[in-house]
Amino acid sequence: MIFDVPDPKVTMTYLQQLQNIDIPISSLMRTRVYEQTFENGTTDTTAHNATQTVQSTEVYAGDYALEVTIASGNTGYIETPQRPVSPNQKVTFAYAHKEDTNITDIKLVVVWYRASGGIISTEEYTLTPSTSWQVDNRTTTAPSKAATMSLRMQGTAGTSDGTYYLDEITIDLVGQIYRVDGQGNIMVAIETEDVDMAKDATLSAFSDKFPSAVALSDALANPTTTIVGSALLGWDSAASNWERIQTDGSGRLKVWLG
Ligand SMILES: [Ca+2]
Repeated sequence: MIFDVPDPKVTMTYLQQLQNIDIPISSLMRTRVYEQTFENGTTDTTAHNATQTVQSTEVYAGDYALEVTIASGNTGYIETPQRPVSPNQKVTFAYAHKEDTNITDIKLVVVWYRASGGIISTEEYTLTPSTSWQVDNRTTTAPSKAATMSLRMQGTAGTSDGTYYLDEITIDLVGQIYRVDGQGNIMVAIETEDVDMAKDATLSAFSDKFPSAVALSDALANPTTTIVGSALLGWDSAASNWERIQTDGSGRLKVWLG
């Protein structure tokens, strides 16, 4: 189907249908959680030991970019609003920057926040000041307990006041799309392997040690303690022990996505 004229209603219907498409489990998805182009003439960034002005003289793209001024001998930064992340979430971020010769040091700092608002940790990327527009991007992984993140574009001025410009700031979450069933359980594939069954003669030694399946399901009295089912994964000859598939206390199978 070809749409000659974008119609918001048609586009919405199309997007709603897209949600029902069966997506391969290995698909990578990028979700843009922040984009600042300054094209509406304002900014949602905050200035710390710096002054910021949206202006139209020095721009990387469009008609507007942000001018940041740092007083001589000082270090200051511009910080984006916080955006939600999950622990171990991969995040890609990028921005265009341009510095005058009085900026002696420029850093991109990723700040990880916990849900209660405190800072878990920061990651600093030292970039090279450039008197022409330069686009830098990095990809990193959110630490344990991370709930939100922000970016700080930091500059240090030398013996005179320094100015740098920012444009096209983006933050993308990168992740796999996982299919879930109707109850929200992730559908994963467990690798299996065919093995030869033991001979009856060998099993006969155990035959009177176990109740039949019927007895277990129909005739066995209800136990008085909680019994968690388990399944053998196999014999680990190196460790000389049997390995069991694990579940947590709610019966959820413990798997990893590797
Ligand atoms: Ca712009």
